[in-house]
Amino acid sequence: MTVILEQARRLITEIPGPRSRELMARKHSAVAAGVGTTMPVFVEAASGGVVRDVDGNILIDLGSGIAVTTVGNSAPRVVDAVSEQVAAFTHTCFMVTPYESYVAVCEALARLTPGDHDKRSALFNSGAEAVENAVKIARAHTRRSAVVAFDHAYHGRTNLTMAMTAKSMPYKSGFGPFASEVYRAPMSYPYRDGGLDGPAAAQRALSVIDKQVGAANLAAVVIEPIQGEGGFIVPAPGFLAAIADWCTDNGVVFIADEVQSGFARTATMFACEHEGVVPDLIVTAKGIAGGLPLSAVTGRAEMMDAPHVGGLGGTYGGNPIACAAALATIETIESDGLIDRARAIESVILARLHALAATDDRIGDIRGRGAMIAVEIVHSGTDTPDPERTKAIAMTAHAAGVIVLTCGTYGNVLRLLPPLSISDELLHEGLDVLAEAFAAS
Ligand code: PLZ
Repeated sequence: MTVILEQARRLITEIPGPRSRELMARKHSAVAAGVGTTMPVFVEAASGGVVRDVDGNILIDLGSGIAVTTVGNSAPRVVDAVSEQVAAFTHTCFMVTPYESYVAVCEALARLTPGDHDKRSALFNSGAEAVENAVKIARAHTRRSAVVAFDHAYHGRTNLTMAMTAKSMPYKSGFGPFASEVYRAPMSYPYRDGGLDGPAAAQRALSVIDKQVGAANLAAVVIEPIQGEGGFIVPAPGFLAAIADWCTDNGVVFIADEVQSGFARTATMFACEHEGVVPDLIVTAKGIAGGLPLSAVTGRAEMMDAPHVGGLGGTYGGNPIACAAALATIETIESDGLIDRARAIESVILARLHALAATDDRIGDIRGRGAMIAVEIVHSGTDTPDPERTKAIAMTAHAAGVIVLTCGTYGNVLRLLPPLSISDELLHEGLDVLAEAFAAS
């Protein structure tokens, strides 16, 4: 039975409340310390634009569990599809005895991803696992080994994806040695690279790639069209296209990691559409299945079919419950006009943040697209990052019942990722609380 939640912020205890504090104490003695939490608040139910904690507090959700519950938590179609599937069968392993929903998800991915070429997909569990498989596919296709990732990139926490992720703390420090043949190129970061335009920033990156790797050795260039954990960095116009064109000219596989930016999040189905870029391979996860663990690699048939039979897979990849959730999620995005909703959310958030910036000279930059918008916080009159104030603002918002996340190489970016099911009223209230947190910090 679906829990009906009042769509309003309501604080009945301090945050965290006594039940959450009790559970946090149990967490400390049972859960490995390395698994941190943004807020010390335990959840009981969530839907629409709110999360209810175990003390009965109702919080406004501006995080979507890191860009996952784009269609909302326990979205009705997802709940129905999952319930029906879980009652029919929970698992057979697609590699043992297959089922239709896996194929249907791959068909939907072929239809929804950019480009009208012949496509194939393979399904996995997490974003990192899909990124790893995209690299395997690119290597099998090109018979080359090197991979290029960018400054500020985040691709996951597994061994290969740790090597591809840029930031040492907390993702890599102490966890090496890392996979070899991963190289790093400079990103286009308009706020911090002196206004370098897209084509010039691409030339800078391509020169590093050419001199330090060499196209003849390079299997793939992997890039987030809008970087997520790295700080919601939107590259200058033309940057992505120039890199993609160079890849095509040099037989290098261009891989878009749309794990965070995909599935209507940026007011297009995929973020690379904003730049008219058609990736060879596109990696998706998070928003694809309304909260169930599913990820995918989709791409040109001749590339996707390069690995030998049995070379790709995994016990749970494309689990039937996750596939049922994905089909219901896609139906929800399309039937409920969620791409338009993301665009409307963008205008609400941008207007509010620009109003805030007019009276706060410590807002260095406001950027992002759709329901993926961030604020970069700096010291007055400079572009020096201010991670302390960023953290203070987030914590003030948390205490007032609003879930917001931070990110960025310098830890000075507040990011907003509301579910597209949030009402305007709740969104405005969340932004009111955020404005108060800015004023108080
Ligand atoms: N690629 C672009 O954003 C996951 C990480 C949270 P998984 N980002 C959230 C954390 O601290 O672990 C992400 C991403 C991009 C890949 C991934 C990895 O996806 O599903 O977490 O493996």
